[in-house]
Amino acid sequence: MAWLICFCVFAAVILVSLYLRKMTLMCVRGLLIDDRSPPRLPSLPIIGSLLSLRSDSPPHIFFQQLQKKYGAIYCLTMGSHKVLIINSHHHAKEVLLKKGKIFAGRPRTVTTDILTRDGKDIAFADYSVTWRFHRKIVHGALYMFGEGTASIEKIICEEARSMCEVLANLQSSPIDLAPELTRAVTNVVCALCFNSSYKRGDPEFEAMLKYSQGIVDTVAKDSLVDIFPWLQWFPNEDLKILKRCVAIRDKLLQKKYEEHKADYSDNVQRDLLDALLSAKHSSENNNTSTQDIGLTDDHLLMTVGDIFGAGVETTTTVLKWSIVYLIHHPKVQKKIQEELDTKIGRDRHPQLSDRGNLPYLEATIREVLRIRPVSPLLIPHVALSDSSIGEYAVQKGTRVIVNLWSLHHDEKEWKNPELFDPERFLDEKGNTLCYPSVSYLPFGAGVRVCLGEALAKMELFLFLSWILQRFTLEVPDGQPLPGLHGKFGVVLQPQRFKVNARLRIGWEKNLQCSEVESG
Ligand code: STR
Repeated sequence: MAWLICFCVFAAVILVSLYLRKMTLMCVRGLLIDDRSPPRLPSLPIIGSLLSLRSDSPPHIFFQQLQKKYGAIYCLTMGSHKVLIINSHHHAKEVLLKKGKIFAGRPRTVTTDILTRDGKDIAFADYSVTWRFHRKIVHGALYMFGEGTASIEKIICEEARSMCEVLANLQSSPIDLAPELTRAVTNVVCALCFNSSYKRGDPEFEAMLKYSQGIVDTVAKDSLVDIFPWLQWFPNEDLKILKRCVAIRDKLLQKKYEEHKADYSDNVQRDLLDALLSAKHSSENNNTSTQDIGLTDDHLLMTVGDIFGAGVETTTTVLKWSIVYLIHHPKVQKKIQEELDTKIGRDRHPQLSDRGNLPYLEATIREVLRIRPVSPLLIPHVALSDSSIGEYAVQKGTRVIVNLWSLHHDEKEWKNPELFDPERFLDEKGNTLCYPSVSYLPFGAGVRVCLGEALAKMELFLFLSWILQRFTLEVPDGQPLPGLHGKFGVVLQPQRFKVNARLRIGWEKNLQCSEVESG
């Protein structure tokens, strides 16, 4: 009996001490975690921080303003997801570059899943072997058919020529430049992806314009349905539009895919789609399961859809913003034209080899990309394992939003960040390009950096130099200047506006001579 009592007391002591030890450990860990958690917005069960996120400002500006109260890095809850908002370049570079692989994940959301057949693309797909493989192929193909070839310059110049011809024919009537710019940019991407182009008024092109805008208006803009996925089971107008637009896009992509499959040859690679088909064939010949590596028809289609959509929407948006700012700042426009007149003149058209000679134009492009970044919140990242940012612990699965807008408008980094001033990217003499701050990432950085950066820069340079060599862009009489706020979405687009593209003196005759193929 005595030994039984002894045993019970002994067991009780052990249990109590184990319990106490566990409690102490939990408290210490709790304290540690709390200490190392960034400031947090108030949050309620189920709805998370929704009540604190009500604002008339668009998200990038509201997140920038919240810094005053919470500091440069803070966290909030969206539905059931913990989200970190990063507003400084130190933290942004830690996420994108230093710990790029850890933060290379992507969240799955209702709208991007509809767009990408559950993440079978590149931009919105989570980090995986398949994703890495796709990115590598596309990277190679973009180089092979774009940045790395002289033919892409010819294609861009041909589109610029055709656009200038249309503008010249529409003299002195106010026009919305958006469809013309989009057609020119689309044709460059079309050449790259499908080795084809669109004529003006082509019904397929008109359909593309519509579906692309529908997608931009409804996808990945942190709408309620992406925060609370159960809302998708209730009537939702935006989701209806998105599904309709995606169906039209898919039909178009499928048609291009079938055409390519029909006349595919292992010996000739004409474009990005051929490059993807060739990778698919070689993995099939090597007996690698295309299912395993992810080269299914769905993956190929979604990847091409991504490159096509990204290629069109981003460059067109920057061109539109450039025109908005040039209309607001006629002096900047005049300076670019003077630079073009002295360095190129009227007897030949601008070409890529002129890039180093036109620093003021390059500085203007950099300033447009700073003041109105295409994607002010980038695409959200996800921590693939427990990690840290600055002094704060970050748990696996946390979503991380890099607020590029805050980086590009940081008063500690940029003098008068709200001011449009291309000269900030030039040295004191105004001859040499420079970066006055490191708080500048218009194309993102690291593992997920924009694949089309080099192509976009070529297009921006050539299209803008061709237009400004020949035309002066002005706001039509009696019309207000275009708005500068833009419409927030997966890309930050300017509102619609009209311009007069007035032929510059001396160009009435010269237009013909600029149309010869080489300069
Ligand atoms: C535009 C509309 C479309 O038809 C297809 C796509 C898919 C790729 C998206 C693109 C969109 C908008 C711009 C994105 C791009 C991937 C990378 C790019 C989001 C929705 C940026 O990060 C700016």
